[in-house]
Amino acid sequence: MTSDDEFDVRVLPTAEDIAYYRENGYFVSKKILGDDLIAQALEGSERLYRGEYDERFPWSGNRNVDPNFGVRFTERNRSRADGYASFHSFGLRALARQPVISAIAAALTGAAEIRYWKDQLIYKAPAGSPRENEGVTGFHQDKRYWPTCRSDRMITAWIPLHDCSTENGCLVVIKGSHRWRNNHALVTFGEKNQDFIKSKLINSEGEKLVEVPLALERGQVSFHDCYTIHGSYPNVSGAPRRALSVHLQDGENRYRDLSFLNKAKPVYQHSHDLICRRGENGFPDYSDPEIFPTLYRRATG
Ligand SMILES: O=C(O)CCC(=O)C(=O)O
Ligand SMILES: [Fe+2]
Repeated sequence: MTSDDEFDVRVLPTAEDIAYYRENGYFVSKKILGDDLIAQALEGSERLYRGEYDERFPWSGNRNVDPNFGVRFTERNRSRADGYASFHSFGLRALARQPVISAIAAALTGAAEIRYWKDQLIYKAPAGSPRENEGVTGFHQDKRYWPTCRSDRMITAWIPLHDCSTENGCLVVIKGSHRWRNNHALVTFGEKNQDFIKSKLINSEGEKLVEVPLALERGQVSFHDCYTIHGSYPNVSGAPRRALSVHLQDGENRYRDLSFLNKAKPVYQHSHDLICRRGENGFPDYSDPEIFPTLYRRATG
């Protein structure tokens, strides 16, 4: 276990693990992250919640890009998801960019290169009066939020900042759902009614919905395919549940121009499209090293 560039290659997924991921759409790692690294990330998150930033990135304060920037978090009974957290906190950045995480992502997806795509710092407040469904994450597919990404091999690393179980609302994946590609409505992170999503919105292509709660100990990381349907239930533990969700793209991912869908205004624009550099074709460049650093490259020769 380590918190720097070196890691024990025995933590990398085996051929069986990779086959499992490809079949089921998720993978749970061994303990791969050290306690100090996670403690520093937790401390970094507390600082952000107080409105204290280790670093501003050039677009901090642009409400279209980073609406939560500098907004102090005073209501501990409210849940919150903060984008660009790893740009603002050194502790969270170290966690998001851990080489062992991107090496595992590369092995699972088979990608020769892994680039950072985005991250989200998630605070799930304890459920209770007045909101029994406080902090529920509606079942969704991450890829539905990124239609301008051409790649179908994107992957999310979900990093808990402490032990997680069903009691505090751990992540729940639906086994094999990455193969169900006709789920265009699943931009439902914010939907609190899981039964509605499951009965009315998910097209399981005739297969049974098998929910798998991913109980993790601190130091473990779970990985899910960008099409795997996942979400989480209320946190009834009495203490907040915290996690950093790191979304990764493979080196082949490119911008997809969707403007033909509506000539009058952009049909869809990711906040990244406002800040990353443009390629020669004038479109957002998803390999801009300032926003999308390369975290893993397969050794050649
Ligand atoms: O932590 C959660 O409840 C949701 C996380 C999530 O949607 C993700 O990691 O992609
Ligand atoms: Fe997600």
